[in-house]
Amino acid sequence: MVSVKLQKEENREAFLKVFPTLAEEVLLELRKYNMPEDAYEWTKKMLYYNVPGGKLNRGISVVDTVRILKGDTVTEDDIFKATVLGWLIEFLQAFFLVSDDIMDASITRRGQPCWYKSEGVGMVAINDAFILESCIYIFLKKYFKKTDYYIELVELFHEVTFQTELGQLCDLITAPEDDVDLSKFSIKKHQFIVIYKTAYYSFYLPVALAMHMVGVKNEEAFKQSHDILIPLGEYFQVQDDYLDCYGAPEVIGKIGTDIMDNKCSWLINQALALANPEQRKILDENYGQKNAESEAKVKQLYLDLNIESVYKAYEEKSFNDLNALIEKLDESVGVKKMIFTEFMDKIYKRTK
Ligand code: GPP
Ligand code: MG
Ligand code: MG
Ligand code: MG
Repeated sequence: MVSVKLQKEENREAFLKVFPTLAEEVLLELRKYNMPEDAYEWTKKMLYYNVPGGKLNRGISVVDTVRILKGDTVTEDDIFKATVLGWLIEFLQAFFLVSDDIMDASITRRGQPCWYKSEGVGMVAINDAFILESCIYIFLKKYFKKTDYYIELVELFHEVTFQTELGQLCDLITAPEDDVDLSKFSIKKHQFIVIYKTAYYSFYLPVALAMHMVGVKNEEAFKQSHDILIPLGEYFQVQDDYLDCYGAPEVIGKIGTDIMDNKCSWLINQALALANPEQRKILDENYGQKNAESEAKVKQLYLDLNIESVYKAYEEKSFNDLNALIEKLDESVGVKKMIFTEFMDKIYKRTK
């Protein structure tokens, strides 16, 4: 057990070590364009502030998946390429989070002020988000142009970005600031939102990138992976919704905003299903209101309705259902069960 843990720590260190090289390459591009010194320094600070400080689960999963798929034949070059692809997901994630925090009016992220909230940044953060996205294509060109799967990588990043933006669109228009209407929410709508805004880029993307890298061509392998990774991502975002209300800010690194933001969260959908007419009235009057008293009333109602225990039951059921899905997988198409059990290990009962 101890050695597996140490190995994981070592792999994480190795992954982290590559970031300064990538940041340096972006900065070289700026030199190439003769960018003024203040813009150079701004970009350097922005990259270090937003890209490397997360859990890195998505990025490291690309490396883990390549290791599992290649087994003993894995080379140093494979690990390096997988590490670069992993960091590209982290750049994509940074692009999403910098923008999402503006849209959600969030306050903190990863234990520090959101980038747009940090001193002197403000709406420049929108352009910074675009720069973070552009970095993906700079690196793809630099490291993968000569490979026979270059176009697959480019198309995959474009497609998954679009899917995430569609999910974000539904997330936002289901939560208008000035028109709280809880009858617009449903568990079906929630499912659509979370699959598109989270599951594709966080779960399908790392595995699909690794599969392209190791030369998997069988469509069935991509389909079977998709059919496990999407429900896995759905479960992950339900956890995110839960932690928004019940996670400790010092552990999750962010202050929850879902109740004040009128979000179609998993928790409110469970509460709506259980509320009697009186309780429903309390929700109608207090959900989506931008004040702490209203938020506290909604949280009290979640307590009265025992939403935490509904969540615990959901967590158990999801764990069993997902394991059953993994068990049914046909490895002969070119995937390995271990890819998915690794993901489960990383997220089951997570507190951050
Ligand atoms: C997570 O939603 C979803 C994203 C970060 C995708 C954003 C997509 C864009 C196209 C900008 P969330 O708001 O629940 O995340 P968090 O709780 O971390 O703020
Ligand atoms: Mg958010
Ligand atoms: Mg959001
Ligand atoms: Mg959230």
